[in-house]
Amino acid sequence: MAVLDQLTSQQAIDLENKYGAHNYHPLPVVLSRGEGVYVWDVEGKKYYDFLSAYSAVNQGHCHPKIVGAMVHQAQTLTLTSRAFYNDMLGRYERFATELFGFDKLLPMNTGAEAVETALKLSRKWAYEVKGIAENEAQIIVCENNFHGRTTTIISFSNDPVARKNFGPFTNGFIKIEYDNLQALETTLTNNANVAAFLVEPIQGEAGVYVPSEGYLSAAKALCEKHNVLFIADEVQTGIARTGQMLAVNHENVTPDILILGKALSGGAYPVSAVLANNNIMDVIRPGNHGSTFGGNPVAAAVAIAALEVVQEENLTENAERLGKIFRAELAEFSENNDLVKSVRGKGLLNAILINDTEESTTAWDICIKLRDNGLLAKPTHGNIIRFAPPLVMNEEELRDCISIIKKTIAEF
Ligand code: IF1
Repeated sequence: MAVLDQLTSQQAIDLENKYGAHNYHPLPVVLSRGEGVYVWDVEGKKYYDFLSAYSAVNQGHCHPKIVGAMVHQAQTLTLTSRAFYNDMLGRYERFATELFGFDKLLPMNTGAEAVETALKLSRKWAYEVKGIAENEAQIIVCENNFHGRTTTIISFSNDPVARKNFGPFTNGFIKIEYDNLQALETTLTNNANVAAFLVEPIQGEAGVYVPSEGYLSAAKALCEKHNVLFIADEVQTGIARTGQMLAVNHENVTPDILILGKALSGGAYPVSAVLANNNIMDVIRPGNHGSTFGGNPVAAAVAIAALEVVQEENLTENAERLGKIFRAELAEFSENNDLVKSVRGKGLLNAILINDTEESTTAWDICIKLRDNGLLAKPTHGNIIRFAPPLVMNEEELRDCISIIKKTIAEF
């Protein structure tokens, strides 16, 4: 078989099984093309994408403006490293800092790298500005967090599958219950060495867990009172996904450090970023941090285009409006269906809880049937199905999807 021969789905799956590390358990569908809210498998079957690459493809697959910017820049200049300046990075930094309301941006590539950057930044700030004794800084994180896969990040995960046999781990993290202000206040009061509080505005991996109204703004106020940096990980919730440009905007919170990734590039290219004001970002000096690819001209051009698409196509408003329809329809459906316990989420980041155990295969089986019926979604934690379509969906398409979901679940 020649390397680029046309494959059947089964051949593609067999190749990955034989030659690829088994670090994933994908739904059996092999995609070869995408456009807007649709993807096609290698046999030509068309699907609605209800995962959006975990909220990276908010602007829709292969958005012509984003792809156009990428192709143009790829033909012009791809990489200089940060040893030299390039003529795109500054333009992107100005555009993004003005849009999100921060003084400065530090460019990286993946979400995990940006989280690492925020952790390093907050520790250095704690030693050099707050005045914590060297190596004593603590960072508060939440139980059931998901912030990525690096050794330091899994050090404060409590997912045994993500952690087991990857130790020894990084010290300096205190874990508290999510959505628990009392726990945050107690920890802040009892510990003078806290540099930062790292939090997801909605816990994605935990199963789209939306905290109580007012949690984020009250947590931010507590951090301010104790001179502790509030770090928002908006890698998954940011860029219009929840019906606001950032999920913290729902509570008018401005984080001290903002982490972005995924849809910052519309899923076209790995682009992540950390934003902060000068009083924090200025502790980073030449040699302290960096990356060969971070801030490359293709990433800069792609990110500008991806953010412009969000603005030009009013994706925040669309996510807010369609999300309300989606939750209302599925909430009504769940009242008359024993299999769907509840629906929750914000904007177009939603999940349904399947009335079965985490060990059951029901949610997986539903996702297989959804696939057969032309809609792709993935279960999380065994009994939760996440629904996160591209934000460029229109109401007619959404209603079509809702009827596919209802029809599929009703068959069980
Ligand atoms: C995988 C979940 C989503 C993230 C937040 C940082 C990162 C992520 C809040 C790291 C990444 C991913 C990665 C993906 C599955 C996924 C995920 F199911 F785990 F929770 F999106 F829903 N902060 N989330 O959600 O970003 O380094 O991956 O670019 O396959 O591990 P990354």
